[in-house]
Amino acid sequence: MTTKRTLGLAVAQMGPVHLSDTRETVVRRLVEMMRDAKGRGAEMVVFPELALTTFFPRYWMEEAEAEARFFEAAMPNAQVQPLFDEAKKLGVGFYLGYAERTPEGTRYNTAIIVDRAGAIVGKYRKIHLPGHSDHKPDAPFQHLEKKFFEVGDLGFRVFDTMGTRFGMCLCNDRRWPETYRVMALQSAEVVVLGYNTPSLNIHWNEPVHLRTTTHLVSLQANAYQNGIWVAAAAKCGSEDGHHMIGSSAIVAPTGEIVARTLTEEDEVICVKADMSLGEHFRQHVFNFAKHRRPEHYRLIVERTGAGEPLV
Ligand code: CDV
Repeated sequence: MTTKRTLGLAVAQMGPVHLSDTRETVVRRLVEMMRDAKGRGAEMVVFPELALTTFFPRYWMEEAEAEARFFEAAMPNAQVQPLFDEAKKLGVGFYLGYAERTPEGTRYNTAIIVDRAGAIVGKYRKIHLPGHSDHKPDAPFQHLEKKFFEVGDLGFRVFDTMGTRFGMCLCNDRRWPETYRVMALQSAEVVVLGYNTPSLNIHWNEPVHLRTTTHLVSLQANAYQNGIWVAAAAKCGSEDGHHMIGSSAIVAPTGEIVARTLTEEDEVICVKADMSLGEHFRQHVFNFAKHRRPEHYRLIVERTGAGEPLV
């Protein structure tokens, strides 16, 4: 028998942030959604990737210009402080994605977890950076994450806070099984993530509906195969004419979607997530200690020369 252990888990999806929108306006929207989430029983609110600005890697520009316009040199800073203050006032934790510039001048696509007292208790820097670093003048837009960000140097860690073991990742990471497995091996109970997924694929003529299908399949399969909750927040809709998918979702360890957004605007979804639900899977079908066979995965890889074993 497992004892029920619930967490009020909310996803705060954002509609578009345009180039002309200020950080102050964006933070006001985030604060508004945090209040809405609290009213619905949330203890933890998940905001999107690069939540404070438009998805700027779609624009070709010099690194110095991007840094000046879109990166945060400190977190919190004066413009974002109201969100930290509200979290403390309401007693709600949150996950937030933003563009980080370190004091040494390195740029990362970063996410933090802030606890109910308004303190940063976890940090992640995006590892799977999609896109390219060169200018593609013939493409309808750019995807310059490889130009503007370094590969994250913090690994996939798990943070024990608010009575829960949180893992976190960002956008493209959600499509990779290793992301979740590395955190599940550290006994993560919930993986929180934000994303900006353009509806159009600039590399091939991918049917638009597949962008949503592959997004949801990734969340659902990895939730089930690791016995974890997954909470994913989109920034979506049309940012200055560039459309991104919505379908923010909260997925249970059964692989089932228990909440999903209906709009492509600011919208909060919230569930009372039983953290013990995953234990059924982790104690039986996905009991890693009992049933995983890493030595055999390694043998196959070595014999076929298919590459390095990953986990
Ligand atoms: N921001 C992202 O990482 N977006 C990717 C796109 C480029 C496919 C994603 O996986 O959603």
